[in-house]
Amino acid sequence: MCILQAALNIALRLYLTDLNNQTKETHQLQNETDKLQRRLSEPEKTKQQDWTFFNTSMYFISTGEKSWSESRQDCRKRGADLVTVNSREEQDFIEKFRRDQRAWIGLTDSETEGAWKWVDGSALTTKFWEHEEPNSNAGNEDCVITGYKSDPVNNWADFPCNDRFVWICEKSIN
Ligand SMILES: [Ca+2]
Ligand SMILES: [Ca+2]
Ligand SMILES: [Ca+2]
Repeated sequence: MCILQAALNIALRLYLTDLNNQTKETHQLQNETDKLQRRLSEPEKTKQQDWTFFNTSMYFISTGEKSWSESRQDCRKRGADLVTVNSREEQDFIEKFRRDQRAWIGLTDSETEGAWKWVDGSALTTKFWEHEEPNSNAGNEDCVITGYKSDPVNNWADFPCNDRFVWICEKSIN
């Protein structure tokens, strides 16, 4: 009887120790998970802070200047693309957003001269060209900036794609 009780006691103690260790492990795992989650969400948060919401899109403006293709690459790395300006409302928003800088937009005629296309493949319908543009003035101007000259609305111009400007990315939030 005594032996049986002793054996039961030992078994029970072993079981409880095991349970205790398991609980400790669970706590440790939970702590690790919390730490990882915090580390993951921090860069996420700062990334979000770089974007400005307007209607159904979010917008990013660069601090440095790059060629049109490099600018586009940067936008794509951010899960976006160069901005497509589809309405007067969006042009007015971009006008404030660019803060007096000339900025690349996602419009090009590099495939076929004179056939302007947005980076999403759509054709150009709503246009905000500066009144003497596009003029292919340098002989080979296939990329477009907004903010050329002083008109607050009609201020797009074609420029050589290798010129360097700041750029604006757009990402749909739908
Ligand atoms: Ca757009
Ligand atoms: Ca051109
Ligand atoms: Ca031009």
